[in-house]
Amino acid sequence: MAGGEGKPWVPNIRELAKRAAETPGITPGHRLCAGCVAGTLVRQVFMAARKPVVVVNATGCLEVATTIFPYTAWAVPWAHNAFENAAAVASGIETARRKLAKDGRFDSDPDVEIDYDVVVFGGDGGTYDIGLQALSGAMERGHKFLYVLYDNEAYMNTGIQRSGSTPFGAWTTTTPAGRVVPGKTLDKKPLVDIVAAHRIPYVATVSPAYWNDTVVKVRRGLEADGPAFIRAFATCNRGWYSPPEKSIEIARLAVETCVFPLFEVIDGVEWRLTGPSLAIARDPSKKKPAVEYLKTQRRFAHMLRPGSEWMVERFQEWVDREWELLLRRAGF
Ligand SMILES: Cc1ncc(C[n+]2csc(CCOP(=O)(O)OP(=O)(O)O)c2C)c(N)n1
Ligand code: SF4
Ligand SMILES: [Mg+2]
Repeated sequence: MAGGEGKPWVPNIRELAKRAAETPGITPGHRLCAGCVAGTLVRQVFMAARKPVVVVNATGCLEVATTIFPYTAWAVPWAHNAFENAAAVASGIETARRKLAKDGRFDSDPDVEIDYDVVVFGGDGGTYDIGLQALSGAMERGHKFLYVLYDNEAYMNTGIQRSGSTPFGAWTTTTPAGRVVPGKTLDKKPLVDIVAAHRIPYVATVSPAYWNDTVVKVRRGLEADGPAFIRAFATCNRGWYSPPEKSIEIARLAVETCVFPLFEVIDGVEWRLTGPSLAIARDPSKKKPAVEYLKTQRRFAHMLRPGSEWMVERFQEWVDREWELLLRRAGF
């Protein structure tokens, strides 16, 4: 239960602002693009944390843009690691925490007096594709850490290559939209289903546009009795060709169109819709057409040209199919 006192935590904006000022996680001066939602997400994660946090960062935009040698924007213990093994590194740090706790050293040793949480930040390339094996192993072994996937739907840091997360139709440098190929021709990998199938205590999706939903879920993830996984919507104005000032608007529209529904999964079996997604489930007339989301990003511009109507229809079909499946799982 978020809050740990047996009753749900209702975040208070003043309390969160105070936390953000005291433990921001990352400081100003990093080099994430203007409008990059990855930075916003880190701030929201730290607003929810109650213990000190050790961060494990998979290689990707968030890592590269915050640690340009000889500087760092991180104001907390932070471990750089390779692209493919973030969850393995977090497993080691979490195992050390358990050993310290078992030996009573958080209470008795003046050098090790503070208990801590472990949070991984990984991109979609590092999670859907290259780090999936390490993540699966850590979940199977039951390591207690929170894995936060910031999902910007391509390998952005190395030049916008497609990943297993890139949605159907999207232009990337390895799925260029032209006369021969209409952008990515495959659907997104259902990673949250794969993670939930490990029956770990807590899985959720969050959008930074809904900060209150996000902080509650982050706290639930941190206080879960085992591995927790959060997939976060991460607008990338550089890779999506969207205006930086619209990042949060796009993150909201993704939820309103059911392109990115908000939900949580307890122990891999209990699926619950949250916030605006729950409202849409109760009143389907609130669901906006996916084309409204597509219009906000130039990576989908070719899908909106005459003759490409089938692409918008196919995208909408995918959204509807996934949404219907989620509704059934959540008991609607
Ligand atoms: C094994 C390995 N392959 C390739 C790379 C090069 N590389 C570093 S970051 C990156 C892309 C990361 O994509 P993602 O995880 O989606 O994060 P993003 O940059 O989009 O934030 C790649 C291919 C690497 N560091 N290690
Ligand atoms: S390329 Fe995208 S993910 Fe990377 S820093 Fe810029 S906006 Fe953020
Ligand atoms: Mg990415």
